[in-house]
Amino acid sequence: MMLYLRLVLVGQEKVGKSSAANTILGKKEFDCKISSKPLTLSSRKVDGDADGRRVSVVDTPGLFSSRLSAQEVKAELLAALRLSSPGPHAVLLTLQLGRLSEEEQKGLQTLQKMLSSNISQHTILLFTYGDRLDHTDIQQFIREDNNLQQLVKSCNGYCHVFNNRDMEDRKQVRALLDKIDSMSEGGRSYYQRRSQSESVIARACGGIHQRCYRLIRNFYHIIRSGETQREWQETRGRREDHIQQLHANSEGPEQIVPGQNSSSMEEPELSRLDEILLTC
Ligand SMILES: Nc1nc2c(ncn2[C@@H]2O[C@H](COP(=O)(O)OP(=O)(O)OP(=O)(O)O)[C@@H](O)[C@H]2O)c(=O)[nH]1
Ligand SMILES: [Mg+2]
Repeated sequence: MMLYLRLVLVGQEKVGKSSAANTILGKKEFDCKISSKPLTLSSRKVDGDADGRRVSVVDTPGLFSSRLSAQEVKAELLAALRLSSPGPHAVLLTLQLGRLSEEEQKGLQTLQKMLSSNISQHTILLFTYGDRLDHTDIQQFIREDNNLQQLVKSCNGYCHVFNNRDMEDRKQVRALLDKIDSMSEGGRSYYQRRSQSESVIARACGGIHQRCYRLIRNFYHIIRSGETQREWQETRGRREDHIQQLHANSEGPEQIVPGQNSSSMEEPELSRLDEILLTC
């Protein structure tokens, strides 16, 4: 059964957030007429149908608004989260193709600061002005821009292009929903805002986990190398007997390199330990 998807559009002023929300819904629900002033100043939700799928779409004001203070923008983002609770399943960080200002590059960081750092795991970069792409492939476009590459990487590679001039093109909406389904495991996983203390704990746990991993790995090396030396000493007598026997048979001494026999025993166990520790 396909689950209901809750989406929030965020981004700078005038990048095409409201137009993209209309494209998803297949009708003009949000104001997006040409204007020199920002049009969307508060978060608003519209429920609808996107290519046969039930969705709710929340439009928001620009992240670096020329009309609202940072506090007001944050309040509107929090309102958008409430409107799409539980969720959203996807945050669509909207960018205008061919325009990546410093502020736009910081869009994801701004969201992380205003909300919480785990938002990037639920964010898809949505490029508008797909009509400008002509026949250039979006991946090629991204490859040519290091900042863009970084941004896409921070969103686990999730990005999509919309041509809002062609609202009739439902294939672009279907393809976006497929990506949202993949990211949200068919709507089962969604963004949950972590409080500041939860974010601090999550970061600290990450650090503790890494330190424990290094500590255990070092202990393991010490224990293994200790064992190897002991085993080497214990088997010394047997090796000397063996060499003498070879001499007696006149076949020349076999070359024995210390530690060589232990490496084959050490490596598979070490990689198994890595496997176990990494899944902890
Ligand atoms: N050619 C082209 N124009 C677009 C596209 N998407 C949006 N526009 C135009 O860009 C302008 C801004 O679009 P909006 O959807 O209002 O942008 P917004 O981000 O919601 O703007 P604010 O709410 O004012 O911050 C409008 O004139 C749109 O027609 C697109 O894909 N192609
Ligand atoms: Mg708008």
